[in-house]
Amino acid sequence: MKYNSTINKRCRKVNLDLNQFLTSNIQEEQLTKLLAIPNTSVHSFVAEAIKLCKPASVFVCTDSKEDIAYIRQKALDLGEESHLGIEGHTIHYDGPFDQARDKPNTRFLSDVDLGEKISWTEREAGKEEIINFLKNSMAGKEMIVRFFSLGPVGSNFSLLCLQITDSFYVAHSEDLLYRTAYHSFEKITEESSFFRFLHSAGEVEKNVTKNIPNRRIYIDLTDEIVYSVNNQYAGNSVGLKKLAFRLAIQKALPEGWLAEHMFLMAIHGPNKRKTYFSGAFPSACGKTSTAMLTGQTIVGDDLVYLKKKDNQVYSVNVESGIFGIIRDVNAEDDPVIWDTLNEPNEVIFSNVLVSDSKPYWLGDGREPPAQGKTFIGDWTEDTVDANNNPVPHAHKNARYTVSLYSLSNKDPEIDNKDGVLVRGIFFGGRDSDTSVPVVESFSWSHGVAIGASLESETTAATLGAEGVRTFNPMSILDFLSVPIGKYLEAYFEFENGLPAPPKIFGTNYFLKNKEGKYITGMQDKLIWVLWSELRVHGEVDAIETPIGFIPHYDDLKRLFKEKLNLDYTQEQYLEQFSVRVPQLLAKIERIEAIYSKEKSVPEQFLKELTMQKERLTQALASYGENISPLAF
Ligand code: SPV
Ligand code: MN
Repeated sequence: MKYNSTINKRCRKVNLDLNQFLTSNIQEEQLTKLLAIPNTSVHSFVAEAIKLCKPASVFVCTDSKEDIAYIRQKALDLGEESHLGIEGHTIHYDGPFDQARDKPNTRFLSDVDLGEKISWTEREAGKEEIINFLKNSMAGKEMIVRFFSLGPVGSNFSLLCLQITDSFYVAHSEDLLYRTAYHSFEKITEESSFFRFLHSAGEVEKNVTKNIPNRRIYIDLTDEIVYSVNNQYAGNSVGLKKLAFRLAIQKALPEGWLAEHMFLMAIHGPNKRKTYFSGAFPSACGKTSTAMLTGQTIVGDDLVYLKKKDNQVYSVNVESGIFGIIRDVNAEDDPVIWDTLNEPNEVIFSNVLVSDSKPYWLGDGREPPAQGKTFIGDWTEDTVDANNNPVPHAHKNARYTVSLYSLSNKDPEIDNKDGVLVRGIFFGGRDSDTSVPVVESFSWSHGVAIGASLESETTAATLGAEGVRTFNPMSILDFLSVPIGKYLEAYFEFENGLPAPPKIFGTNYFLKNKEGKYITGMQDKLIWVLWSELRVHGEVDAIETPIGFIPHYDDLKRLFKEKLNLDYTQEQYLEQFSVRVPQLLAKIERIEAIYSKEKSVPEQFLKELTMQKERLTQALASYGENISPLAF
């Protein structure tokens, strides 16, 4: 009794100190908004952030029209964004050296060993380092406090998030990309849990972050807090995107659900049938463009949660907008997104060329003007870099940020709190010489093995060399916050209790011939997904091969004619769908070598690899190295 009353007294004292601190550091109007949230952890996280980052003022966003408008306006007033010609369009620049996710400086703070392939650092030491970089980082700036929901507001799938940042661009982007949830926070209790994010662009000069060498993004897995400093590129700065995703993966594991780097879409089959598929592709490998395929409808393009209910799999989009790669978006290949980017709507363009208030990007199908402003500053067609190479007019990883609600192809179920029923899952990488364009796995377990063996040639979405074949299981490696073995085990176990689990397909849009030319067209992915939809419903037969079920030529020929008005030849089919045994065997060897360095790799996975190898070795003996699908 006595003991309890001492604790209570101490708590009251702490609360008193906290309230006093907040009262003397936050203007009354903002403080009232903050204190309307009945949770001391919210208040103390804000207080700690103020103590550390020393902002000049604090703004608390309630999601009211005025508060949202304030954020949008401040981004413009401060020059973090500028108006473009079309109403609602703005441009933001991240600075020349902050154009992609910084993998080397993104680390987990963990007390447990996360294995070979995951970048992590000892927790206390890492925390000390980043806290140091955050000290006084908001001097002279305003601190913004925002509240969001990952997933539809009030859904069983959803997770609450508290974001603190000094970037109005970040706060504005999150408005387009996530569901706002100040009112959900008003209803939480002292016991509620939520993810916390603290971001600062750090010291800036002309709105460009100065201390790029001190850029750090650290994810504290114990406290579920992410610290991010000295950066602006959304993949590094926007807490709710890949940073929250890392925390969600860890949370999902013991709870028996999956947090995935996947799109979510409805594929439209015969007789107006809609079948939902999700799909994992490494960054810049066709994920958004698949979700945006003509005639189909999109639920999301990047992050999903998958849960089991009534012996089936349901999924929601974690986000409500798209932070998409703008390169190669043109009127012909991406009509829906093209229209969105050319109509009055809220759009933030980043790192593209602006001339005469118009944005231009690589592969937009237009002749770029001779000069303008771009990610390096002022640009002319003669601009060269330090090595005398011409500087392109826009960055390869330049992006657009839009809300899904402004797309004409949005699926009506976007905000369904129960999620949508998932019947199929794609795993696809950028692979120029090994895998066929589409293959259906023999089983869930075989499909998981396909996902776990995913490799992809690197792209501009992360800093570093491009075109290097890299291991990227489920396209999630950059974000994985649990050891790979544990993650895969959860994937295999996910099948339990599912009489008919989603069918898993492997795809590859990037096959090339010996001359290095792509042997499939940009639009062909439409055919691969429509075929997969038919397979889910058992409406087309398939050829059983050592690597899984592949399409019959006649089915593809018919789909190509009906959907794309193309005459698909048998020659194309044979080139695309031949089983390349030596390459496939070499791949298994690479994958086995990688996993041999990991602890607790599920037996089931190793068994799948062995069986795959045996099937290929047998086929090699019977049919040779490059096997025509007609041989099976
Ligand atoms: C990706 O690179 O996978 C993206 C963009 O979706 S980022 O926000 O950089 O993660
Ligand atoms: Mn992504």
